[in-house]
Amino acid sequence: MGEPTWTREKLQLLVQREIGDYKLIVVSNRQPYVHDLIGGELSYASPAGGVTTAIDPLMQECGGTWVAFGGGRGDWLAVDETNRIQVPPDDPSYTLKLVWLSEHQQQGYYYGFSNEGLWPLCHNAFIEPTFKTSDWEMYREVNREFATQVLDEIDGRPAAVFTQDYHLALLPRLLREADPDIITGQFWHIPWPTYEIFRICPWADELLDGLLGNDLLGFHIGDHCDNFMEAAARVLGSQVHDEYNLVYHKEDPTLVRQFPISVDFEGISLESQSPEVAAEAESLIEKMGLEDKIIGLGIDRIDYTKGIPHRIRAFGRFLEKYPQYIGKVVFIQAGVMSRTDIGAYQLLAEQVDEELEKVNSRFGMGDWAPIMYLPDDLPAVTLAAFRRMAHFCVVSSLHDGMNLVAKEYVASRFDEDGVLILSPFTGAASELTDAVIVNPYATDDFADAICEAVEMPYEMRHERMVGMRSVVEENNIYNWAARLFVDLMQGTRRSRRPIRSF
Ligand code: GDG
Repeated sequence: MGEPTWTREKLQLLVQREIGDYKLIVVSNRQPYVHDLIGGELSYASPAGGVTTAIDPLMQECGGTWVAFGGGRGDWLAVDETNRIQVPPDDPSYTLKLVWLSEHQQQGYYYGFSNEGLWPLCHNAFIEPTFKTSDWEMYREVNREFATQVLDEIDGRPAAVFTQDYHLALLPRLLREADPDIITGQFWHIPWPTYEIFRICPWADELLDGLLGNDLLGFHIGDHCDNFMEAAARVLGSQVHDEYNLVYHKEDPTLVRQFPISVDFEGISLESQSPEVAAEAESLIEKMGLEDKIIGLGIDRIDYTKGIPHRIRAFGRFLEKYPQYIGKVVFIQAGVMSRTDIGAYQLLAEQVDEELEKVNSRFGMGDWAPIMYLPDDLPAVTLAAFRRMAHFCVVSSLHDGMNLVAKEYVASRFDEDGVLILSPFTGAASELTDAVIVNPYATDDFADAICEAVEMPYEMRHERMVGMRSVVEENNIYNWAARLFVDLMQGTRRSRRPIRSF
């Protein structure tokens, strides 16, 4: 408390001060700018989301290189003969280097080991992980390919490499083996499971060994750090110094810290007040017949970790328990389908349809349905308008590293109104304690929480929203990036040497 709010400009000043002679390299599966080819015309888009928002300004300031998989239809046309392109396309200041992967590699590394193995392993959603040796081999191969590309980019110069997420767990070790002077940091955006769960992975030891090639490893919350350190101690026999959050493996320390990710509070708050968003909200209210309705909202990538069937069931129970709200309260569920090639996601789509049908056929009237389901990739202005219109927003994840939707809803409520219903199984629940916290599995409690949100008096909504807004405003995305960057550049340089002696 009391610290000045972090801004993009302050982050950039910090980067200038800290980076020195080091070349900064960011590595992720997804790229910050994706090129498309429509009717022979090349265009680009920047995927919405926290990571690009936070790291793009950092890269723009220090002019490093971002290495990522080239998954856009127009990427091959946009890059030069060395597979590089200067970005942002409108005002180039750093290099984006693309890595090409075959269909076969994407299948094994991305859909297979990352999303059918690691994703369910790390989330308590009761989906059994699939561990295929062929997927694992592809995961290793692709991690090696990324390492080759990163080392080529470094070319022996002093460098700090900041890796994103669970697709590239083996990369830091490969880098350290190739050049021990490279500073390595990684942020794991999803939860880290308990030892009892983690050890079912047939390659648990290799994953840990890969990640312990990092100087710094970040998770959203302390529980995930603790789970990781326990796994390192029990699977690998690593020495763990709890008081310093250090894990020693192969004589080298890894600093394991929590960095709760956030959103661009000010940007979202301002966007929400813009005339474009106001006009979009007005037009949606008219088109969707929402003039006199109390609106509930869910925005999610359609994923089995987000508790979408649970939320629909609870909304149905709410209408059953509190019939005075039939025809008065509507629920809008928006968000894009994802990973549709994977069986568990196809099953989820069927479950969602079944639950929707039950509620809408029971409580709908003529053309009118109490739940409006929009499983599309909606434009940012539409999502912003929904956030502005919604009397309450529901985030009912069964397990979630952080959940940015919760923070985006809070940031967008410049009017200091609105209620957030939040699952305790999200990282966000540790910070947003003024939300209505409810267990998504407890359908009756969940229905009551919806009723509480609908009936909450203005003074209480206002007080709680003000509380949540000050939390997100203070710990915004620039604060997250600054803390990570300082720990990467300073903390690791300190921990590498002196503490080794104890
Ligand atoms: C992982 C972790 C962690 C959603 N639907 C649409 C759309 N969105 C946007 C949201 C938000 C983002 O996507 C989703 O962020 P989440 O945090 O909810 O979830 P994951 O994708 O699972 O992300 C998570 C996060 O990494 C960051 O560390 O919080 O725990 O699982 O920004 O607004 N955006 C567009 N169309 C949609 O239909 N354009």
